[in-house]
Amino acid sequence: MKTLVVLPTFNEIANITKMLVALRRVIPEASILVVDDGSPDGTAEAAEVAAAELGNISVLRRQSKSGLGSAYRAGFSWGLERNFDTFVEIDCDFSHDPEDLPAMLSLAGKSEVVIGSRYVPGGSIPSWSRSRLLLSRGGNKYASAMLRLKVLDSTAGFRVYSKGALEKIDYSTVRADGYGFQIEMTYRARQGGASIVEHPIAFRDRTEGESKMSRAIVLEALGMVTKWGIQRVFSLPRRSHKG
Ligand SMILES: Nc1nc2c(ncn2[C@@H]2O[C@H](COP(=O)(O)OP(=O)(O)O)[C@@H](O)[C@H]2O)c(=O)[nH]1
Ligand SMILES: [Mg+2]
Repeated sequence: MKTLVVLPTFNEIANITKMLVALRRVIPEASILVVDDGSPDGTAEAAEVAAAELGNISVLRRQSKSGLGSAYRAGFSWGLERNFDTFVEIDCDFSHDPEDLPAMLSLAGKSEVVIGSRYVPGGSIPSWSRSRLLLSRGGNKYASAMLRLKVLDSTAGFRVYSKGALEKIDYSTVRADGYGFQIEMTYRARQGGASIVEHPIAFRDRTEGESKMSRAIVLEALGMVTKWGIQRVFSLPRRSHKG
């Protein structure tokens, strides 16, 4: 397995060095690509310093903030051009614990998509309020029902994809951002027949830096799920006609 961790960053100066050190310690054989969108706080520069010290880390510096989905698409393309066959998605804020990665990478040998899931038995979000949990769980249930995802945590951003899964997904044409990006990737993986497994994780709120997710990103995801769900329902008879 030739593994690339794709680490998108925007203003993660308080986390970037710690995260790179943690990733190197937990999965020493993996290469890391930081995809930074011109963070004004010096995240890319700090990543370059850590890269010189730790080795096997590259920094893709983009000019302006273009969204999480765009950062992952650029990272996947970068890795496929360099013959990586396994791709990790992880936030830079320690919401996703790098310590979960050895288990997730071992599952990646058997399954084309591994999702670090808060909603399978054993998964948890210790610090969320009831209302926030209800919103996230409700959103996930809605997406799963509308799109027949058979995935309990389709908005999760902690994942491992095989090269084959990215090909089936045709990731470069995925357009959504944020949560919508994760749902669209899951939907396409299902439609493409990729195998998907959920691995329980404990999701922790970030303690340093600020979240970049916005109400607009939540609404984008909601609108897309509704649109695709309706399209899916109406295209069912056509598909069954073809046989
Ligand atoms: N390159 C890049 N990274 C981003 C962008 N938006 C968010 N990120 C990074 O993507 C990860 C997830 O974003 P975060 O703000 O933690 O979202 P949340 O976990 O939903 O609150 C973090 O590592 C962010 O620094 C963006 O526009 N470009
Ligand atoms: Mg986060």
